[in-house]
Amino acid sequence: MSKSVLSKLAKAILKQDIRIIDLTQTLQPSTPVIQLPPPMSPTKPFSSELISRYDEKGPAWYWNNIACGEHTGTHFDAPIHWITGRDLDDGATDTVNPQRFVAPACVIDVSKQCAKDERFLLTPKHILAWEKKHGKIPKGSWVLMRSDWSKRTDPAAFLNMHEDGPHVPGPNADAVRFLVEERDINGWGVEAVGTDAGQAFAFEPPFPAHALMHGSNKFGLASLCNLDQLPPTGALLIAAPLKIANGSGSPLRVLALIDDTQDD
Ligand code: 23J
Ligand code: MN
Repeated sequence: MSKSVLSKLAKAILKQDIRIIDLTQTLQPSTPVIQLPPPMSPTKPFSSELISRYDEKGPAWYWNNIACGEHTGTHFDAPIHWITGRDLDDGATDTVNPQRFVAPACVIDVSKQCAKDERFLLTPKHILAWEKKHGKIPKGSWVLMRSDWSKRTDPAAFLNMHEDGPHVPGPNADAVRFLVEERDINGWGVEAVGTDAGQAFAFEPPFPAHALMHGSNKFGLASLCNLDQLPPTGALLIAAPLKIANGSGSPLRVLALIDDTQDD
């Protein structure tokens, strides 16, 4: 009897032929959070408060109380996060189909363009050029934009706020529309603080990576890192948000499985 795919996978993971890449930023009080202009309400940064540490408040145990907004650090955007996804009955962190938490990833490397232009916009032209080299983006894939933005360890440089709003790369509306309508992807992931470009408030529609993705029941991943360690195709992502009742998103651990013994 031939071994099941899963038993082969388990063996390959134990042998470290399959490597696990952590695409998650460390969650800490200095973790940058999205800045919105007044009168919009701000999100809370991450905070941690000691309960006890092997002391009189808890002689044999260490633990903390933590607090943060749902969209803090490396996090998942659920479809109900945006008004366009509000009526989906499987669009909250607790109602999403868990089958969709495991999916292949296509990584589009635009790090060179982003180094030259902080407001670089990914367009369908870039996606089609990527597909010419690496093949058509399979339905149900994560599409990740490698910008190397996660290498900006200074929070001010990461947020890159200017008079006219953040100077941060992202997709234009046509790119998002293409990924939703022509490729039917699982979701869109980026290294920046949010899935939309810094100037996306002025796009048509505003915030297309939110409005169009979530309106079509697609997910978002923000503040990813280590995308430079992923192949253009062939990585398998595990991205499961906390099961918050009616949650709009949550911080999460994002893991990529890669096969070092194969090209894809
Ligand atoms: C709220 C309002 C606007 C945006 C966002 C949140 C995010 O980027 C987010 O974290 O989902 S653009
Ligand atoms: Mn978010």
